[in-house]
Amino acid sequence: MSLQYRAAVLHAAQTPLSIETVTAAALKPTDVLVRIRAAGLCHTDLEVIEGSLRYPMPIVLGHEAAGIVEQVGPAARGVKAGDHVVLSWNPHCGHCFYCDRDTPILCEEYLGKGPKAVPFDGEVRTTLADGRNVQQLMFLGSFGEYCIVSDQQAIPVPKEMPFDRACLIGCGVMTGVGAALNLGAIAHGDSVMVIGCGAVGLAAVQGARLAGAGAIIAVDLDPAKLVLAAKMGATSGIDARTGDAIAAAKRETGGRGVDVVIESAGSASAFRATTEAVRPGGQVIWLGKIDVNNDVSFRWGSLMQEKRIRRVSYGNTRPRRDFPLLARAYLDGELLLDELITCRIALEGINDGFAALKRGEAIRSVITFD
Ligand code: CXF
Ligand code: ZN
Repeated sequence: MSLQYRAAVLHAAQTPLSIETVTAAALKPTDVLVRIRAAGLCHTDLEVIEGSLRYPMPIVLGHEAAGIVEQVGPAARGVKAGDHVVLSWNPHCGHCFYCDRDTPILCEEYLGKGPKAVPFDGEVRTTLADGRNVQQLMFLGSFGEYCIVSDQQAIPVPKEMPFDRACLIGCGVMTGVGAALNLGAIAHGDSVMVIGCGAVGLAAVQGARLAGAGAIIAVDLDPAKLVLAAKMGATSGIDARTGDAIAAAKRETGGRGVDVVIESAGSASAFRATTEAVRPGGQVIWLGKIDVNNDVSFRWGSLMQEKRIRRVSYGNTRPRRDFPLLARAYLDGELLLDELITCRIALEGINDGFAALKRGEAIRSVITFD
């Protein structure tokens, strides 16, 4: 008898998710069946719901999750039944042009099949009650009680790690902390500006603190987020509605500009501010997204003077190395995650959760499954 479970299904952009019974196929050799215990609502899911990011439908969204391994296929490696895992959304083939060049996030299989929601082996794992295939967002689809993933995507973390906080490591926290620690070569005492203090930005603030940054200037339109940023390590905050982030970057650095600017706001004006606020030779790291068909203009002079501008989407992560490290940092009190959770909701509350995210009211709403 095949496994059936409840999941939130999106049938068309700009319609509510509906909670339905989904049937899972038998596990393939390297598959892992995970019982989801917590899943975060991320902006990327919202982009799919709103239609600015297009995926085939019907689809189960959700790509920031933690759970317990229920069963593994006979050839699954690195994970076993009973493990507590955080899920990664970047499976990769390991032998294409980009994997060979140490950039699994650009893996040809991953980028070729992910946006089409086609599994690496082409075999869809889940069906709806009427027998139609239902896709999994980025080889995951964690807004459900279970999820079949590849062994590469299920990363064991210590069992003391609470699931609702563990799940955040799977996307937002990894993206922000990784930008600071894996990509931004932040030296002790460096000045760092973080523009946009949602989950990713607050994680970037923490990454900067963990890297030993001196001044950490947080910028946001919402004073409540600046208060949180201060808790996470920001040494000053700029309310972008009334303050001038570029002037602050100059003021704190004797007029030079900061060593590193991390952008996590996802707006044209934030992108523009990054290259103005950084010092000559400094680093700019873009994490935010806007519609891919939009233009962003820059003052040409702001791009000069040996500035290093990088775009990164998953914090240059190596999940098997980084997820357990971040879990350990949480357990040791060095990485704050409790404060990122605005509310815990049931699967049935998912549409309200996304409405709150859209209104900018939530850092993270987390679905918990009991
Ligand atoms: C995404 C990118 C596209 C699929 C899932 C994850 N990144 C961050 O939210
Ligand atoms: Zn995400």
